This record gives sequence, C-alpha cells and structure tokens, in this order.
Amino acid sequence: MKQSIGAALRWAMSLAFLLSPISLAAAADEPVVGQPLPGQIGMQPAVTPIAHQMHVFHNGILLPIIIGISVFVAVLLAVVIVRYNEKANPVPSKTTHHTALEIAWTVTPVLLLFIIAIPSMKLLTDELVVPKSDMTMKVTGKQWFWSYEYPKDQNGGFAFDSYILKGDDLKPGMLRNLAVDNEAVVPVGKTVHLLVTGADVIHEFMIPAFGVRIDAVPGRMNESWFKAEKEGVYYGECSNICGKDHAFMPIAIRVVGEKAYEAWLQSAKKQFASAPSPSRAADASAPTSIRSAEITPAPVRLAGAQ
Ligand SMILES: [Cu+2]
Repeated sequence: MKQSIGAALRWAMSLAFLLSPISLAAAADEPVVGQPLPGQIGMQPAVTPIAHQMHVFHNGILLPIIIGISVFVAVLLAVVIVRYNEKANPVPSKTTHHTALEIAWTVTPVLLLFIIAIPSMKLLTDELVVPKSDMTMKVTGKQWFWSYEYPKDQNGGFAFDSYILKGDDLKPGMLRNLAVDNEAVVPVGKTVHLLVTGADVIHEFMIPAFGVRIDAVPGRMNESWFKAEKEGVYYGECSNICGKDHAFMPIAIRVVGEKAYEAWLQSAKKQFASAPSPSRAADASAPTSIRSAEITPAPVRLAGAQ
C-alpha cells in the first residue's frame, strides 16, 4: 500500500514536471557547475538525488500552483475592474453571503495545501533520513570558517580548516568570495553522511547543487547526506547570519573519482597530521586576514535590556 502510494506520488510528480514549461526549459542541456552563473534564473543544476527531487517539487508542483493562483487572481481583478466599476454597474448587488462560494474558497486552499504538503513531507523525510552511507564527514561552522573532519575508521583520522581566499591568495580563474584554501574532497557516486555542528554561534551549511541546507548549531549534532553524481567543485555559503564575516566563509566541496579520492586521503593525512586540533588559531601561515585568533566574542545582550 505504502509502495503504491509512493509510486503514484512519483508518477504524479514526474507528470507535473513534464507538464511544466518552466521545468522543460530548466532541463535543457546546461553545464553542470556548482556555482551561481551570470544571468542565472532558477536554481543551480542538481547533482544529487535530493536536489533532483527538490527541483521536481519546486518546478513541477510549486511553480504551476503559484502561477495558476496568480493568473486566477489577476483575471478576477480584471473582471471586477471592467464589469463592476461604477459606470458599467451603477446598481451594485446587495448580496453579503453565498454559501457555495464560501465553502469553495475555504476548501480549495485546504486541498492545495494538502497537494503541497504530501510531497513536501516526503522530501523532508528523504533529506533527513540518512541511507546506508559509504563515508562520514563532520563539518563544524566557526566564526568565520569551516572545519572538516574525516574519521579514522574510514582511512581518515585528520581534520582541517577551510578559509576563504582573499587578495593575493586568489589566483586567476579562482572564484572571488567562493574559493577556499582547503577544499573538502569526497568521492563521486558515494553516499556521504554529513554531521554538522557549530562551535560558537549558529551557522548553516548549504550547498545548492547538492540540495543540502542544514543548521550548524553549537551543542547539537545535525545530520544530513548527499550523493554527488558528477565530478566537479561545488560551492556553497553559510546561510545563517553568524557575525561580521558571515558573508566570507564559503564552502567548497570537490567531488573526484575513487582513485583521486584515495590519493587525496593519503596526501591529506600527511598534510594535516601535524595539526592536533582543527583550529589553527596559532598558525601564522593561515592565508587570510581572518584567523581564529581574531575572534572576539560578541557581547551578549538580552532582549529588552538597555
Ligand atoms: Cu556562519
């Protein structure tokens, strides 16, 4: 029963997707890159099953409903303006109640919300219920950079910080405000179990192309997952205002083939082995002006306090 509902839902979603002219345009051959593009309309190309599902939900269900409601309301307004203005309709109707109409405008929105809620709940569940994973990566949001940890039992056992590249560190071809010194690397086609937390304030780990967006909350370990289908570099940004350099703590995930990943693990183990903790507050080689040593805790102000 549950399976048949799921199959019917998938069928309805794919039908809605096919019927949507906007989604057809979006599905045209686009280069798959994990970055915003000039003149971009719509979302970044999806490279994970969850991101695909999000695109179907947005383009196939939400947009047609939004467009339908907008057109309906606009037409109603036009009819009212043309047919019921003072000149065209000098003696207005005195009707104040219309039972059928009132039932209709109560029931229709409820039905629409149901239509939205069912696939929406399924999507939320799929995002948060982590399938059998191939590897685990722990991400910690800090003011104002990210730390990545690769567990020992998965051939890792190291951690590193990832800072934005600025000024002279930014080489030609690198993306301003998105390029970082140490990219996190993951293998293509593997399910990555993400553990996300915050070290100081609430940050948010967000990668549009992966359909990943999850809060990094101090004292709490949130989890999500992704399975990147294509090799490449995928960028994201902290999406929860977290302080003065909130805009300057980008996320860069490089998706590579199995062999390249193994090679990176070996080199990363050597490179990051000397760092006992992921924070390099005392490391003068940090490439940007933003170092953890500069962090000064923000004064805590209670609501209503003067
Ligand atoms: Cu942040």
